[in-house]
This record gives sequence, structure tokens and C-alpha cells, in this order.
Amino acid sequence: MEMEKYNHIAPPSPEEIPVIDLSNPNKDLVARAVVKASEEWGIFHVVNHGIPQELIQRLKEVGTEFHELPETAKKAVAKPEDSTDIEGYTTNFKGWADHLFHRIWPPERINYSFWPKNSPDYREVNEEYAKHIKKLSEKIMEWLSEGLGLRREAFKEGLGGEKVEYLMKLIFYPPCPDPGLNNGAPAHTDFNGVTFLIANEVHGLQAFKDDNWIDVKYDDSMILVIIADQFHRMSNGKYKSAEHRATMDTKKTRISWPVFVEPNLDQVVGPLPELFSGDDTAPKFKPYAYSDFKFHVRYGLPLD
Ligand SMILES: O=C(O)CCC(=O)C(=O)O
Repeated sequence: MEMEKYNHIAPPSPEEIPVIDLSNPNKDLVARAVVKASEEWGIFHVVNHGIPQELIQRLKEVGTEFHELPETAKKAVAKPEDSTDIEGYTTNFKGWADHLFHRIWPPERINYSFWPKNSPDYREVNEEYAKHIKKLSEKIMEWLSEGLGLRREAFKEGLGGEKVEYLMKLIFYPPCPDPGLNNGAPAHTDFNGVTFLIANEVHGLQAFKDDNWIDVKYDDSMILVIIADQFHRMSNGKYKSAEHRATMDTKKTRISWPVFVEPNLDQVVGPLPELFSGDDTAPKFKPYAYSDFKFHVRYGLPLD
């Protein structure tokens, strides 16, 4: 959800985004750290997440190779002009950036015509990454469910179960002579359930907390987890949908690879009904079909 009012460059705050080590054998401690970070920040890093470093490196390489192709070659996966779907390559889609979207899960929703053919490994690497991200995402959903006292399947089921979609977005932010002029990605929260992000060595992502923009610092060992609007609503507001934005570098191209975990367009998502059994807490949000939710936000219509 975009929030233009915050679209200014403010001095960063010294606070640091939480880093959670998923290899800690005390899984209760890990689960509690994930829940706390989701309640207080809505954004956190995970390390020792089980996704092989080499796979992440290959994912970045095949994406960077695509970026380095001539513009005419990139048009092979262009988003068709009459398309009502999001998949495909667009330039200056929004802000100072080029984007390539393609789904990586579930298999029946994959359209390989939007997957670049420049690298023979592109498909294998992305398919492998999809399996790992799905596993990580489902683990985090289990912890978030249990953190609310629910069955561990509650979040996944609420988002659509086996129909949950994983949307890869490659974002290329070219160098910008005056980063103050334009933000690569204006301040917003994500529409979907949860987002997993990696990026190249050029930093630029910032998160908004307690009236400050905080620089998101990362290294290759980290995957950034961003709690988004649907998880905020499913948890009846307990988990925070993190506002964030991307600034640009004056000299280098920044590339990021967020994967958006989202309901399919027909899935109706709202506060999880199990939250309201037995006490007098009332739902704070109305349920919406995901397509309808996006429509409301995009056109600034009141939601609740
Ligand atoms: O490029 C980034 O680091 C952030 C991208 C982002 O916020 C988005 O695509 O929603």
C-alpha cells in the first residue's frame, strides 16, 4: 500500500533491524524471536535459513546477466501491452526502476514465456529457489500461527493453502544522479502476505519505524523478511505490515529480488476466525477477495 506522505529523504536512525538465527537448536526461542520481530518491526533478517549460499549466488548471477542484455533482447519477456496480469518485463513501471515479474510457484501458475532464456541455468536456479523459499515461508507461517495461539496451519490456510502463489520480482534501479529527486520504490507496505528479499551489494532499502527511516543493512548470509498487509489483517493487527522504500545509488545499479507470497486473486482474506473463539475480541478488518483489496488500495478507496 503506497504512502506518499512519507516519500522524503530523512536522516537514518541508528536502530538496527533484528537478525534471527534459524539454526538455533532452541526452536521455541527462534519462534518467539520471529513473533516478536513481526509484532514490533514487521521486518527482520534471517540467517542460517537453510537456502544454500551457492544457489543464492547463482540466482543473482542469472538475474544480473538478464539485466546486462541489450534492451531489445529483454523485450523477449516483455509484459504484453494488453495484459491484465502482472507478469513480464517493464521499464520505468513505477518510479526510477525496471522490473521483471514472473511466478515461481505453484507449478500450474507458472508461465515460462516470462522467464528469461539468456542463461541456460535460469529455469533450474529459479525452480530450486522456489522450493527453498516455499519451505522457509511455510516455517515462518507456522511460527506466526503458533505465536497467536493458533494451529500451525492457520496462516497458510488463511492465505489460500496450496493455492498460495510465489511471485518473483527482479528490480533494476539504475544509477540516479540526484537520489533526492525520485525514490526507486516510494514508501509503501506490501499488499501480499509476506515478502522475502535479497539484493546485490548496492544498499538502498530503508524501513520506517518510530518516526525514523532506518537503513536496512545486509550481507550475503541474510534473507530479509517483510511482513505485509494480508498478514497484518489476518492477525487482526498483531503483526505489523512494514513500511519500506528503496533509495538509489548515484553510481551503481542496485538489483533486488523480492519474492511476494500472496493469495490468488479470488481468495478471500481477513482476520483469522479462530482468533475470535471464546473471548470478546472483535475483528478490526473486513475480509476481502485479494483482487478487491488491491483495487481498493490502488484507487485509494476506504477499506474498513
Ligand atoms: O528493492 C527493494 O529493496 C524493495 C522493493 C520493494 O519494496 C517492492 O518491490 O515492493
